[in-house]
Amino acid sequence: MKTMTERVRAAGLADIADKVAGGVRLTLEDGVRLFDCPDLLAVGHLANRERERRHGKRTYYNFNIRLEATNVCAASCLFCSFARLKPGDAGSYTMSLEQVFDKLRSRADQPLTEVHVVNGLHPDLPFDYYVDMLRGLKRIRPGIHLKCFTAVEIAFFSDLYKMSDRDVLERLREAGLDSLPGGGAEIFAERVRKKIAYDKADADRYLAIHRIAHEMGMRSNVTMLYGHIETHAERVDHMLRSRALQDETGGFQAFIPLAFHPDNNQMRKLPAPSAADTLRVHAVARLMLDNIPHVKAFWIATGVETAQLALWFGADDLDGTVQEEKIYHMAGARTPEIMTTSAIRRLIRNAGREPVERDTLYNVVTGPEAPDVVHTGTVNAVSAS
Ligand code: V47
Repeated sequence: MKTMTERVRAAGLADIADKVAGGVRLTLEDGVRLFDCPDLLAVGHLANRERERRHGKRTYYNFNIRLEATNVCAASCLFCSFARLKPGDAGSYTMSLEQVFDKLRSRADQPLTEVHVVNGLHPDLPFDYYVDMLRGLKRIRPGIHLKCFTAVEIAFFSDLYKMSDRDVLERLREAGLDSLPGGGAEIFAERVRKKIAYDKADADRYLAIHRIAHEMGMRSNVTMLYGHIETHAERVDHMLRSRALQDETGGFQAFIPLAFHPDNNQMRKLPAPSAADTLRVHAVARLMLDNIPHVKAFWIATGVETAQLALWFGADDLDGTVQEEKIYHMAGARTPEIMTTSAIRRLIRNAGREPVERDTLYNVVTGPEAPDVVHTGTVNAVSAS
């Protein structure tokens, strides 16, 4: 039987293995070879070595809620099943601020550390809706971390309310914004973006807004929507553009591959990416992104079992309890919407890893030594195998 080193050599990856071991950066061509290599386990082995060198067995998760205050959206992204073009269109909704606040108030007994807000690009709401949302959420839970509004939303606010991107970010930060989520990145390559997300902020604007946020001292994440019409080279290009900004600022905390879900959107004829592809994307991300500390397997998007496997293919983070999620569930996700902290800890242990509850900035809240029966608040238990 071959050792893993022999297997990596037989897969034609010995030079890439040497580069990674020697701290030499991988190139676009290396990344494409990792995607094209038939031996998934050889690629996974290299990524796992890197994952364990950085994080050992530790696997992070957080106690958060997702809020999607409106699905009214002026953009027409082909992959989106969540958005409705106009207020009043069938299935559209916009919460009042009191409804938003009730989502947090109703979880007063949960030791949440993060609220993650993602919205559609609503053409008619005043800027104060967002400012007052942040203020109100902080008033209800002063210690909570507000990770809100993708760079695409920030760009939309700047254009709609006639402010610079920096002014928008400053006004929102004054109101309580702590960091930016990574949504809206899709695929940076112009060929793809022009087809699937042609009428929202382009790659340069997305990256420029993250650059400003980082310069202001805020942290953020970067995502990649994969498994639709992008090529392997375009995936690697996306990773390299993320890596280049990280060289400048150091502000990205996590890279988050997002598996395309085809139900109820204009790309519904495409198949969903396979679990093997999902494992490979996480693995290649871990190897290419030598300067981004965490690779997150978003369990809602990958499915719980594939997320467990991804913890052996480069991922060290699983996102959080989430609790209410519409973007993936409207696009056909069969994962639960809620995970209790004890269910997350159990699924991490059952995957052979050590659960560590973190806050948004990766400070440890509950280490692996804690018992897995931790606070579950009012969240109904979801079993995790
Ligand atoms: O920007 C939309 C994606 C994103 C579909 O920063 C779809 O911690 C697949 O960005 N199939 C929103 N994906 C979610 C997001 C996110 C998730 C978890 C953690 C973080 C973080 C950010 O969802 C969108 C878009 O790229 N998306 N529709 C779909 N049909």
